[in-house]
Parts: sequence; C-alpha cells; structure tokens
Amino acid sequence: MQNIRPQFPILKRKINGKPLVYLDNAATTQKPKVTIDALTKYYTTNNANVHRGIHTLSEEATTQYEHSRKTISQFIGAIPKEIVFTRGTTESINLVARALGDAVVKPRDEILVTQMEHHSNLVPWQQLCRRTGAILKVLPITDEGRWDMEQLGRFLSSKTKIVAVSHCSNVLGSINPITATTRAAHSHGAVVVVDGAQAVAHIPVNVRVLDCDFYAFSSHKMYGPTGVGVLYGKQELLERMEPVQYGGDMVNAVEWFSATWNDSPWKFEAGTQDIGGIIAFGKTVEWIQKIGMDTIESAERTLTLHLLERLNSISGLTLQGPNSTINRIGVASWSLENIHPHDIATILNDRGIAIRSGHHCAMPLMTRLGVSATSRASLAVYNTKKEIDELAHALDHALKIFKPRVTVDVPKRNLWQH
Ligand code: 7TS
Repeated sequence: MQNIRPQFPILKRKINGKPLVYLDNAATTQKPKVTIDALTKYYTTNNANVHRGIHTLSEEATTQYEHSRKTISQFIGAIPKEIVFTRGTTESINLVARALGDAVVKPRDEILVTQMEHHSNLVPWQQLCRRTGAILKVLPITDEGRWDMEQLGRFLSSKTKIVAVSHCSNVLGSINPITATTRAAHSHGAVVVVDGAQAVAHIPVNVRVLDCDFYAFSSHKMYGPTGVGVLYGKQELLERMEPVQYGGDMVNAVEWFSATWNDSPWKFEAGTQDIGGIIAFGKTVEWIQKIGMDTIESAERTLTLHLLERLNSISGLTLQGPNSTINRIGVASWSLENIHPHDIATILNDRGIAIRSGHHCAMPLMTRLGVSATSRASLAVYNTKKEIDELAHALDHALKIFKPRVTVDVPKRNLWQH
C-alpha cells in the first residue's frame, strides 16, 4: 500500500547489513509514527493519573483515556461501557474465566474450545475446569485447517456453559465462522468468548454482527503499544460479573470490613492502568480507521495470495492450513523438507528476514498437525510483494544449503573397521 511504509520508522533498519523484511506480525506488529508520537506527546505534555485529580493535567489525561475507550468501542461496533482495558488478550481471557467462569460453571458442566487454540485460550479454561470440576471438550479441525462444523452440533448441549474460540488462527491463518457458532451456542444457552488477537488488525470486526458475548484482543498486534489489551463484554454480562482484582479506582465506597464496586467497566480496572499506552492505542485505532479496514483487508488479501503462490512454488514445502485466500488472513506456516524451523529462521535472519519458528504457543495444535514446530510468516499492511519474493528466494537458498543437489557416493562399509 502506498505511503504506508514511510510511516513506520523501524522499517528503515538494516539487519545483518540487509534491509529489514519484517514478517513476524502475528507476534507483534511494528508501530507507525502516529503511535510513537502519541506516546511521546502524552509523557511530554499530559502525564497524570486518571479519575483522581481535580488539576488540569489529570482532567486532560482522563478525557483522553475515556476518549480512547469511545474510539475503540466504535471501531468494533460496541458502546464505551462494554470496553474493559486490560494488559492484552491473555489477561482479557483470564478475566472472563475467573469473573464469569467461577460464578456460573458447576461440576460436570462443559467448556468447548477447538484444536487450533493458542495457549492463552486453552490453559485458562483447563484451569477453570480444574477449579470447578467441569469438563473440557475440544472441537476437531479438518485436514484443511478449518473447524469441523459438522461435528459442532454433537459437541454442544445444555451442559455447555462456555464456548471459547479464536476468530483467526495464529498458525493456520483460518478465519473461523463465529456468527454461525454463536447462534448454535446460544441456542444451548452457552456464553461465547472470542479470542480476536489475530483478527482485529486484518478484517473488519463488529461484535454486534458476531453476537459474541466477549471479544478479547491486544493493541500490540494492531500497530498499537504493548501492554494494552481490550475485553469487550455485553453490558448486561459485565454488570452481573464480580471484579477479579481489587484496589484503587475500582471501588465506590470502602469501609474497614467491606467495600462496594464502581460501575462497569471501571470495576474491572483496578490500580493505575497503562494510561499513555491506552491513549496512544486510541490514536492508533483512529489511524487505522482513516485507512479503512476494508482497504487493509483487500491489500492484505492481494499479499496473501502472492505469499501462498510463492510458498506453493517451493519444492519440498508443506503448507499447513487452507491453501486459498478464502476466509484466510496472511499467516502461513510450513515445513520444508526435514529442515528444522529454527535453522530456517536463522538462515532467513542472516538475510534480514524476520519470521517465527516453533510451536507458536499452540502445542496441542502441533500434535494434531503431526509436527513439533513450523516456520511461520505473517503479514501486515506495510509488507510488499517484493519482500515475499525475498522470503521465497531465501527459502530456496536454505534448501540448497541443507539439501546439496550433488550427491556424493559414500562407500557402504563400516568406517569403524579402519
Ligand atoms: N490468542 C492468539 C490467537 C494469539 O495469536 C496470541 C498471541 C494471543 C492470544 C496472546 O496475545 P497476548 O497479546 O496476550 O500475548 N500470539 C502470538 C504469536 O502467534 N506469536 O507470538 C505471540
């Protein structure tokens, strides 16, 4: 996309003498100048604590902090009271597991996840099951890397209390059918929690259309600062839930032996939040809105098509996940011959190319795929076709290093005899 790259100062960097090719956006995206400037401006001119002071700085900081909440709520089709600020997707999901899970889940109830969940949307539910005696159910995926929707009906019943699923896979790139799943889950009275960490930066998200009950995401995966996340929750659910952290700002009145809570969402925001980060995140979302999510989605789809074409052209490469751009974001994982993904990442890094290798915090999914690790490239709006071509050339280079074309005749004798 034109005019985007110059807005990201880090993209001018060289790594090992080569221009940086950053293809690890599913881990975290780089930050535009708008975001960096917003952080600097906050600490240079506004820094103060929020919801506390009468003084001008505190009033300004509070106004900007609450303005961020408004911007973010509009971005996903919610209202400000439905936006809880957290440290990230992980904290958002843990908050629901504690505040809602512990209150409603009883022994032998069921929680449904899928085979493609990130550890952040699996371990909190395992722990909830341990605390309550509930049973964890895992919806299988197909060999193409999609949820097996034919089986969904068999996994849902009146025992299902929570359905916790990812909107997009951080390994396979699949965009999952949330609206249909929400409809099915609600017909059994289950609450739907969506891990949107890999979705919000890449596809338009409207929580009213999805009709999910909770939606969790992280600022740092959508060009914003680290340390800031969001939990969207339907207003009536957030109001019914008890806080899970206690302290300043989340209370209404405190006596020696009791306390009452502030209204939602503030009752979930105990202590001083990352005020500067939240304000800068709001500015980042305004920047995204100016570009437009539809524009971002279609630019990334063009790049994803190119990425898939280039990866498919490499002999010995096995792509995991859907092999088309339909219902798919620009995250691609692969195995290359029997070369270890860490070796591939090292060779690529020598050429300035940043990808991720490993289990991507989805170890059970690796088991399902029959691998211990994969290499993964993940795109953002500032990537180019040329960068994808460089990735493909570097993979060809890795193949040459690890699989010499000239085979040497090794005498079939026991070397130890000499
Ligand atoms: N859910 C999904 C689907 C994710 O991809 C991640 C992070 C998280 C939750 C956790 O987000 P956090 O901001 O709370 O850490 N995924 C990755 C990744 O794929 N590589 O590094 C982090």
